[in-house]
Amino acid sequence: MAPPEPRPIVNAWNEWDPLEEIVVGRADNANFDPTEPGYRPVIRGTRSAGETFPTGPKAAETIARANEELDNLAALLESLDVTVRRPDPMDFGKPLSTPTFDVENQYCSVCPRDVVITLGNQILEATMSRRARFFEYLPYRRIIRDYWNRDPRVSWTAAPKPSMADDMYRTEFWEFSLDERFARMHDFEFCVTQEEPVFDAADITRMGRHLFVQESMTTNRPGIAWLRRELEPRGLRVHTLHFPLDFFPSHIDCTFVPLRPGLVLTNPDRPLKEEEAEFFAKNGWEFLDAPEASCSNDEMPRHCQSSRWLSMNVLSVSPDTVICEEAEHDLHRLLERRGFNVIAVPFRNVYEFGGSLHCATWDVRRSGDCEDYFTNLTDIPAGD
Ligand code: DAV
Repeated sequence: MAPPEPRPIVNAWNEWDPLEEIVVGRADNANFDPTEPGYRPVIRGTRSAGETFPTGPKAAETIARANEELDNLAALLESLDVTVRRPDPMDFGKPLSTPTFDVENQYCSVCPRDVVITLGNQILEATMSRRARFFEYLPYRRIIRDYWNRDPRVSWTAAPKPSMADDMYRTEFWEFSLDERFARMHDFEFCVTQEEPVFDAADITRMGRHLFVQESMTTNRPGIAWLRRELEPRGLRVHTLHFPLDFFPSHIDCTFVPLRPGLVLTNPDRPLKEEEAEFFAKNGWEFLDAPEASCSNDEMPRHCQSSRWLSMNVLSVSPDTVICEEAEHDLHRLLERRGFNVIAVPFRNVYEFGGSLHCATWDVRRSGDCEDYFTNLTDIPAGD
């Protein structure tokens, strides 16, 4: 009998199979996120009179502190026999002037998760949703080409780039009061219109044959329709998820984080829409609410635009080992009680660069095949 074919060098079907190869972001040349129609960064906590969100390059010291934690994560993963690759440097201070938009500077390469995703043997580059992140695929292109050259089974797809012109955005979104947001919570209309397909890769979570994509500030309905039309002929199923109480949703990995077959770490502030939750229950999946984060939103780093729920932005290295931020003791205890080994690493200094351990990585290869974990009920009733 012929020996089985080795797996493609790009192979990841879910968020938890044993990890073999990963890309870890880097903070070099990072800039502050500029204000643009799709984004309004704010300073956290107390502000002095007239203080505005900084622009331009981040301080060398801030970058060095983040890089230390990113390098430490890379070294930890290597010690676990995981192959680690790092993005190429890029000058994020460069302003962009394109036929459809201008922006004063770009952002950083700390969060590959937002930009690119592995779906089986396919590398898929997202459209992205913000101007400052339009070219963020570039620091990963050398790595992608290397995989593509080394293995003819690797498929490489870039989603169509949106215009990011003024009329792609609904700027009135930023003016709504919290009461108005509550009243509109089932409209799922955020800062991007429904004209052009738009998605960030981090709005997708993978559970074998079934992918779940949240409608958000960074992913619209045409974006999800594009994913469905692209991926369903390849045998995958694409479902839309909604978290009606998240008024500023962006990226699913602080809200709904699968840990192993049958178990999702969920956000107690952001319950999943009922019919959608039923789909998981009917298929025997359990939701495990994350404990309160170790700090409040106001105690998060001043320039960090993510919520305190970065606490649950964990990276699985296998179905029983999870890397967590070191200060999240309640989460460590909860996961340990559920039979997980927890590896704790410092990562706070990375937060203001857009995310924690899941955001700052892109898993390229995990052992394991495409499984179907949703065999009792295959469609979300009245959903997509
Ligand atoms: O809950 O603030 C942040 C995700 C960043 N990539 C949140 C989501």
